[in-house]
Amino acid sequence: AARPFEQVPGERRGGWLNLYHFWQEGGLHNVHNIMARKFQRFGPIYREKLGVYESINIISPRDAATLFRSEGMLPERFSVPPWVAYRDYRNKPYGVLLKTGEAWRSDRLTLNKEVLSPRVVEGFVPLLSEVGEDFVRRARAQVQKSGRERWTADFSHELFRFALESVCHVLYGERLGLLQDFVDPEAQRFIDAVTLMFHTTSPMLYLPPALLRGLNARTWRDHVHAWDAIFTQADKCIQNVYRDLRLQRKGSREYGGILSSLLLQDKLPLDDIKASVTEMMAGGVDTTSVTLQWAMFELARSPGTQEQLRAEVLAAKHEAAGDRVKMLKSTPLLKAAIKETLRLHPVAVTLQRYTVQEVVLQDYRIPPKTLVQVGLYAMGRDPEVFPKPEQFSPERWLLPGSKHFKGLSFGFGPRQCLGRRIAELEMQLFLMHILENFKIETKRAVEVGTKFDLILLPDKPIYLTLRPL
Ligand code: HEM
Ligand code: 2DC
Repeated sequence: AARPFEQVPGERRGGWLNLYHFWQEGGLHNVHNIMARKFQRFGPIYREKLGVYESINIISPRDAATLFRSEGMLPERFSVPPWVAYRDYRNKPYGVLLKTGEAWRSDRLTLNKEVLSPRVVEGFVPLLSEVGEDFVRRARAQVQKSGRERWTADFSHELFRFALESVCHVLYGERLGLLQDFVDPEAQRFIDAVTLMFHTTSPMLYLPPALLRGLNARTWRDHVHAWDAIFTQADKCIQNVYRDLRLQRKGSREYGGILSSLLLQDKLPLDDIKASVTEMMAGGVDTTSVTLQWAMFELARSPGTQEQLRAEVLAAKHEAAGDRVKMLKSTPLLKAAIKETLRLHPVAVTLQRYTVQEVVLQDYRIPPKTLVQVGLYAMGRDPEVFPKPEQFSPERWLLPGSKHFKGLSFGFGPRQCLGRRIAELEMQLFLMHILENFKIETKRAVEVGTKFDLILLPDKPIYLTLRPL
């Protein structure tokens, strides 16, 4: 028989003492490294208590498979306390990100049809490709301006704008014009608000929502302001689309974006649509832009791989006569390169689920209602799971039988990332356009580490050079 829960290895200290040590050791921005070290110390399963939250942590794909296969119809992840606290404080409805139970499921099923289903997803391709083309145009103009036949910069701000422009195009069917020299200050404020919202979440991550709301600390106030700015700006965009639809300004035959489809369908109450669309708008900025920054960095450091990808893209372009939907069907290495980027640089440090029944992980019996975390960052760098983990090698994803519960960057199952298909297409099309037009270069010597700011980010600016082919 399997071993009892109480025997799972880990520190036996109290939760508050643990949280104190965690703070002291600079754990705030270092969650990913601390986890990786704990797996080394305790083995492939350990328990941990931070503040009031106790969790079991696992690293192996087999255990992840066991966890996700038993998650049931209404999977729940760790509900980020300050996000819940903000909505309760301002009396805002939850979107799919924070909803649970049947309420989550019915919203999610309606949203899936408009955001994830293969039927609509193909329609996103021209919208996202157009934004990619505009990025190339802007980059060419910057090359001209430099007078040096190249553009060298920290691209993070450019990519934030690219990412916001991209999600908004599919959500609202409209362009914001963020890839021009003049950037709407309101859009820039939205971008800054999302970054601030993530940044102020991490120090409050392990405190219970009730405690947070009573707190008048600086971090909580900044957090509230950040969410206020996010909701205000999203509301403006949503109102515009709503008004245009009522005035029938849009031709009823052309695709008007995700929001207008949801409004026309009339299956969800307006407040629920607004809540989830706001979450998608906010969720669509830092996630894809940071991943693209890492992807370009890795490709710059592996010129051979970059050449292989370029050859694949150019061949696909030739064969498909420029049809982007067709091209996406014959660029497996490009897709693998994005998977590989997310292996080394996942957005989410862990995936989490509350167990609904007893499961056996590493021969320990884990009771129902336990928070179990899959250490995604640690798994991506574990040599047992990925041989030579430090090597960026997209081909590893093309080996048969190599993927079993390893490509988990967007989560798994019915609760996986709602924006997954948007994110994947946006990133694939962006890299396609860049590879068709530029060589990506960087100073080879520069090492860039990772910092936890709720999502994982580069710990210093990444300077890249785009050189026209
Ligand atoms: C949830 C990753 C981009 C919206 C998640 C989760 C992960 C994730 C790991 C949790 C999944 C789970 O628990 O199984 C990523 C990555 C992205 C990305 C790696 C890009 C590189 C986006 C974009 C959007 C978005 C572009 C919006 C269009 C959401 C939402 C949820 C979610 C709304 C919550 C879904 C639910 O609870 O039903 N994402 N994401 N994400 N993501 Fe993303
Ligand atoms: C953060 O311990 C660390 O995709 C915590 O687009 C566990 C945890 C729970 C939920 C995760 C979060 C971590 C990282 C950021 C994620 C989030 C679920 C969705 C969110 C992964 C790993 C993200 C970035 C969404 C955000 C949408 C939001 C801006 C409205």
